[in-house]
Amino acid sequence: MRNLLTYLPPFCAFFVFVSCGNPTETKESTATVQSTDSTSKYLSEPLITDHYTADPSAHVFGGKIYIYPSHDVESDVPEDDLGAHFNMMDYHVYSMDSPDGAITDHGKVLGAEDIPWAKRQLWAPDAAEKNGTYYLYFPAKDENDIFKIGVAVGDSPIGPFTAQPKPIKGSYSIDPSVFEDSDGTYYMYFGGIWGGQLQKYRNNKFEDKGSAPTDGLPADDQPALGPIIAKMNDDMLEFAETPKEIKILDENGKELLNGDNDRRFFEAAWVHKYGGTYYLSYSTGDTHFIAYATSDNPYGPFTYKGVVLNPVEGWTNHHSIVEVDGNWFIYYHDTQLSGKTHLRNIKVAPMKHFEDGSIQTITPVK
Ligand code: FUB
Repeated sequence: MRNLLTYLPPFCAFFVFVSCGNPTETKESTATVQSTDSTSKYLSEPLITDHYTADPSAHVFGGKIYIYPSHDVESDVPEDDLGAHFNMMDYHVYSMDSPDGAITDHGKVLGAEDIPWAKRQLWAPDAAEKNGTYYLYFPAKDENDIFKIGVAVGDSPIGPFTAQPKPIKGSYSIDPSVFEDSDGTYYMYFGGIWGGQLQKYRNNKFEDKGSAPTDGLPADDQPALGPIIAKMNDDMLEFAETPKEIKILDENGKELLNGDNDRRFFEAAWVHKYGGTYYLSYSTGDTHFIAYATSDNPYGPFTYKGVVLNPVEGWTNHHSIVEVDGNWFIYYHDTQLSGKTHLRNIKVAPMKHFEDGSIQTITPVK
């Protein structure tokens, strides 16, 4: 594996965000990005330093990069294995003209109080654009503490967004990401185990098997649960089909097993297309890798290929992959600023595809 440094010179890889606006204000504020001390042990520096951000979903809309992250907050909810301490209540949107440029905080664009069905825990969102309308997709717990996925609509990538009165019919679990295929079809990928509740479902039906994070998971020698895919309706507000589970296979064509914690799916599914191949990347959760698998079909099956991003500081690892002017970047997070697992900060680093279709493994701490 070539070292990441071989790719860095054309890209000013190390950034630091100097200041930005009060997160409670909705007015825009722009920060300056500066090169940082080369003795830093981190591959990249936090993009936002005056509040906590995580799970960054980055897209290029109209030639500009927009980032849709979670907004982490301090909470009096005790930490547990179901992620109760990830008690987020709103979303901000950010933009950058380039990955090494200034970042603008466009302020709060949606809060739990604006979502009729959502009670708490606004986790990792994503956004999509279609025909000049923008859709913000987000998971939240309803009044029964069940995660559903909602959508809010806006005329601009920076909102404001108006939430639909109900969650997307047939949606469940967490971490929606919406991929636009080359033919203009949009697909949502979603799901996450443990606190993300995916293990409570089989064939889209809720079957609660207990409250421990692993209750409902297959036995270790059985196929692992995969992320879920559904084609989006023309209106982008509902699924156009019954959601289906995606299979992830090993090098011998066998499904990855539940006990294969280093490689099996946990949460944070993201799909990008490169050279006609679909790349599904995802977090392995308790082993903290961002892994990737490839397919010639958006529905899979996908074949496991390796690791995009080695573990970051902090328990969670969650990313997005975006092409900007012909170069590829990974947005991710760690806990550099706080040292606390639920108070994260987003970052960006270059990412490289090799000619054989593999992706260079990035190590976020030197
Ligand atoms: O931010 C809350 C949850 O943590 C996300 O939904 C997961 O992917 C993990 O990053």
